[in-house]
Amino acid sequence: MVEKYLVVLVVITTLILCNNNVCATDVIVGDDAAWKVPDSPTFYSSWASKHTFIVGDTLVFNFMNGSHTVALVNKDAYETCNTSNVISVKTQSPVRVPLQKIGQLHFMCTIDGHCSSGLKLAINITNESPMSSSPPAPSSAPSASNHLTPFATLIASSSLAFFLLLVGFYC
Ligand SMILES: [Cu+2]
Repeated sequence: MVEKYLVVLVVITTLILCNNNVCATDVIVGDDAAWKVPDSPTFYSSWASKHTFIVGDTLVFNFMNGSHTVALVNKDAYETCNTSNVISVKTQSPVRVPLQKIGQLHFMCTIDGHCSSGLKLAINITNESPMSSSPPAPSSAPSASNHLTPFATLIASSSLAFFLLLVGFYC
């Protein structure tokens, strides 16, 4: 009985913490490939399609300083690789971009020829759990709980073992 109560308490506490983005994750752009001219021009679009970008996460671009840049651009500039119309450019790796709201973001390298070779990234930021495939609904309901359930379960199960030990000790 006591254990059940404690588990519920731990789960609730974890979910509250996670709602405040304590559990937000860093998403490394390109994973091991990082941010460089890819072998395939579609590399970053296929990378993006395999990842979920959630409000509160942080996008991290790792690259060799001087070899590449990370420019935030609009959709048109992204599609045409127009380097003369950028919103902002960062030149020092790592570039960290907090994902603050639902929507699309477009990035590209401003070094000549790199964008047209595929060094550009478009992402779709949602408020959804990775398990859900439906598009985001504009809702104020907290949805971080689904996102973090496995984590909460892990905490709860390890905490249960700990509390059982404690209960055993005091009894
Ligand atoms: Cu580049």
